[in-house]
Amino acid sequence: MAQSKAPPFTLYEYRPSPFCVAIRIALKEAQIEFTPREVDLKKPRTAAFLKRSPFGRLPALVEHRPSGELAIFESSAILSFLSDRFPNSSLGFPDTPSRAEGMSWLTFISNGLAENVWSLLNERNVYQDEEKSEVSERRSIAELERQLRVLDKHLARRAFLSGAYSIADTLATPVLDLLELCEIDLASFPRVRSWRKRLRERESYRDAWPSDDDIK
Ligand SMILES: N[C@@H](CCC(=O)N[C@@H](CS)C(=O)NCC(=O)O)C(=O)O
Repeated sequence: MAQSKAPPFTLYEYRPSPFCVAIRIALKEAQIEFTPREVDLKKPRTAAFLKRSPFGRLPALVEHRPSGELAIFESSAILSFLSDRFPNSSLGFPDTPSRAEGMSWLTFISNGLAENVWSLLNERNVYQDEEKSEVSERRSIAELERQLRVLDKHLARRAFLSGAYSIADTLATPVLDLLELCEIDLASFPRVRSWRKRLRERESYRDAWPSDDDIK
């Protein structure tokens, strides 16, 4: 009987993490088979895992190559790798200028929007009273409004961040979902709201987040 081959990729993940959601969306966009490996955040990371993700964070993607393992950590680096590796999928860029534009937006989503939304979410939903800081929450909201204003203007002439769908939109998808958890109303940013709708309508978004039953 023919032996079924293991998929060439392993995704180390913590399923409820928005950064892991983004990588699962990307893998679905490019129809890439992978083996999921859930990492228990409550347990110390193993030496083997730290070799793949030196800071012990999720996601980490491993490609099993004939020459050995290639491990990539940080969601934006994983997305950039997948875009290069699967140039003919919706993740690939057609030319250098599109790549440059897409990478600019990906970097902004990763270092700007995601960082800011993450700190607001911590202030509102995660921190205990004694850890909360009104100043930091106000700063995050002011910065978020500035970011959303710029995005709304930018999206006036584009369906996606760099024209066609790209890895910048992939990372933005779960980050925009976090805005809902932070109770940020997008009524004043109608183009951002329609962009989020377009992202949610993609086939790759279906089942992107784990259900409550999946979370142990
Ligand atoms: N900048 C990183 C953030 C990854 C991240 O913060 N992952 C969280 C899960 S949401 C994690 O691994 N936390 C455990 C830890 O920091 O030890 C990325 O984009 O991949």
